[in-house]
Amino acid sequence: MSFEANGDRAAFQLRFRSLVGEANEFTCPCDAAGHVVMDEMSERGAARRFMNLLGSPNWISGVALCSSNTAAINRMVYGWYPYPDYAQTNCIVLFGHNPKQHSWTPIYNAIRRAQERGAKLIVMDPRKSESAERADLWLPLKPGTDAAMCFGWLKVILDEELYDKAFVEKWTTGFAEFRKRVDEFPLVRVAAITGVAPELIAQAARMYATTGPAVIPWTPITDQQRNSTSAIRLMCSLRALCGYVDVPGGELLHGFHPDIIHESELELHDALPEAQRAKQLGADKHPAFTYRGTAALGEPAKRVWGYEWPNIVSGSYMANPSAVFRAMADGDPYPVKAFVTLGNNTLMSFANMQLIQRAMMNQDLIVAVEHFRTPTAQLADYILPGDAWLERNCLSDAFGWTAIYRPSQKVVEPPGECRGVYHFWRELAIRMGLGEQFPWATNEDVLDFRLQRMGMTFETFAEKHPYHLHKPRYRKYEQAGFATPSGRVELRSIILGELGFDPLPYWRDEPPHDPAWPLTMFMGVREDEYFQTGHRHIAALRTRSPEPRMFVAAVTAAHAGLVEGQWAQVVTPQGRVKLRTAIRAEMPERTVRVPHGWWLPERPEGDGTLSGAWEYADAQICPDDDDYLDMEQGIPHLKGIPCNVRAIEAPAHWVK
Ligand SMILES: Nc1nc2c(c(=O)[nH]1)N[C@H]1C(S)=C(S)[C@@H](COP(=O)(O)OP(=O)(O)OC[C@H]3O[C@@H](n4cnc5c(=O)[nH]c(N)nc54)[C@H](O)[C@@H]3O)O[C@H]1N2
Ligand SMILES: Nc1nc2c(c(=O)[nH]1)N[C@H]1C(S)=C(S)[C@@H](COP(=O)(O)OP(=O)(O)OC[C@H]3O[C@@H](n4cnc5c(=O)[nH]c(N)nc54)[C@H](O)[C@@H]3O)O[C@H]1N2
Ligand SMILES: [Mo]
Repeated sequence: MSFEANGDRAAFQLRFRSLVGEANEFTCPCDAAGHVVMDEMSERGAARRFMNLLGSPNWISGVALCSSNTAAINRMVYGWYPYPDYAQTNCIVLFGHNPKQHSWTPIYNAIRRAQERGAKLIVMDPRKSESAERADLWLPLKPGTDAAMCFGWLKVILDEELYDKAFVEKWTTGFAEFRKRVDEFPLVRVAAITGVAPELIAQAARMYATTGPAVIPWTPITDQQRNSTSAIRLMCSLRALCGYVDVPGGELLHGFHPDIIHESELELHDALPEAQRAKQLGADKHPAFTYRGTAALGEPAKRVWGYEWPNIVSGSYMANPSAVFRAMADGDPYPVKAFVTLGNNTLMSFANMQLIQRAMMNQDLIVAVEHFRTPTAQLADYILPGDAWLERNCLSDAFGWTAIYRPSQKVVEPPGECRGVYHFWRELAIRMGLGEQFPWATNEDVLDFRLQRMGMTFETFAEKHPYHLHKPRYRKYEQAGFATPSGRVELRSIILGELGFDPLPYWRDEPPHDPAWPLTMFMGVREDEYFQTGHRHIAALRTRSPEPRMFVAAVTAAHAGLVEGQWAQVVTPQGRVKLRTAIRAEMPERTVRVPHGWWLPERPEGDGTLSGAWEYADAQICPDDDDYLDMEQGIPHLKGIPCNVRAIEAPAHWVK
């Protein structure tokens, strides 16, 4: 085995091309430019601004599967996406989410501190995770059954009258119907779906309702399920029914920082003509986070938060990724011809990788703004070198989620021709005749503009404030109501009802069991060494985690005739990947865990595997047909996909 031994971008021999030299060659048909951003860099405003001015509604992002979809659904229930008050809470509930020392570190620290103060921890996880080990209660539910689990909790809380009646009466709508729906879930039914004993479910529900104020932090797990929308709405309902919304120790609806111009405001959603908005791909079938799905929230947002287009965690007003890939591949309902991917390893970061490659191959133009020649970048016509987070100034507000701002200062100049995100969009805008709308010459000018109400430049702000927030105000809804059409917490969603969906949360069963697929696979558990699809070129990290592994219980391995370290194939109705067998006591039986994001940067390009992506990347075994998409959002189910495993010869790459 050998691979490039350093993390230097130069080692990857990017075909550096300066944007200025190439931009004149770009063409982006107005209603047909697809564009992907997973924006870690607080400059998403520029991207959305460019797209809106250009006239394209087809912006998509990896956050469709990670928190921005949660944010969009939370807005439907109570008008903002709440943030936990870890410092004062008495009980923390983790639906899968497993913050560790090297993954989600600040939240890990916050939870540890809360536990030291005596706060309770409840963890729902099919696997005995690190968090489960430290929990007061661990509920080992079956993958993908979180929504049913929430129904079980609600059943106990309503039956035993553990909810906040005064709040429910004054501040919710649809309670009677909601309650009827919950009554369809006696604990025996919930136990049958989730595999967790009724007594344990009841114990956890009681602990949540009576040890409050409690918090249910965001989890990506329910961002990636067939019942995602219902699961998220049910978590919102739990918070509301127990009276934990916008109270100390509960979950706070931050709204905007009053003195800092938020990024949503730079996005100019108003500039996108209605006719173009109407062309947003996927909005007909899966509208939840699209312009269509969020339209009814505009007026309430203005009433409560003072601005019509809050874009919490960047993903509101976004097209449906699967629909965009289908249009790119097949020209249906209209052709998409140009694709800009920036800070997103598109090919490997959604489901149905087969479709994504077909989609990319059918483009007239692909531009990747990257650090590395990722499998996605390898398919691009142009690769532009992006700068990195230590090479730019940034103002972070948790992607528009909180009203807490933190500066992050540039510590080194970007090497060579690497340029920032704002620079990219501005230069492109200038060449497309949209320059007037990008009056700030540099990213620093944008930051200064955003801070002008505070009477500070970015530089002075960064010197004075490691973070900046105003004193939190609680129960703000008592003044202006909630930012929903009814002004209340919508247990029964007026918006989803009008979009043609069940206005109440529901449980949608798995497709009937097919004996060809005796096992269940779930995607994920982040590897400490890597971030998503990145970093596998760094030798020190690769030595610790050299190859992709699948994790199974000893009985599952024995049944498939596999031993520790043996190479195997995980096969699903969508495709197959190669992984090395790792036997783990914490894995439940008949369950297979596949890690996300494997490819082999050391592999020479041009051998037909896109540097191993076509052998090892999980996205090729995740389907995105209707059975495996959440209905309201159209995002794929990564937690509980039918599969099988079998032994294979070690792939040539690994034979020394
Ligand atoms: N199949 C499948 N799909 C998934 C998931 C899964 O588990 N399985 N997980 C989902 C989740 S939780 C998430 S968050 C998303 C993440 O999806 P992505 O956003 O695609 O995340 P990464 O794989 O980290 O890819 C980011 C790319 O950006 C580049 N990059 C990093 N920093 C910068 C920068 O400053 N500038 C530029 N120009 N480029 C930069 C990196 O080199 C990397 O190639 O994927 C989601 N999609
Ligand atoms: N080092 C490192 N840190 C990272 C990342 C990384 O790649 N590397 N990625 C970052 C990103 S973008 C994200 S989104 C987070 C993700 O980090 P987490 O939110 O912790 O998510 P995972 O590690 O994928 O899985 C967490 C737990 O969910 C359990 N689980 C699996 N399926 C289900 C299910 O259906 N229901 C329930 N209740 N539990 C289930 C798994 O067994 C696992 O223990 O980590 C972030 N931090
Ligand atoms: Mo994520």
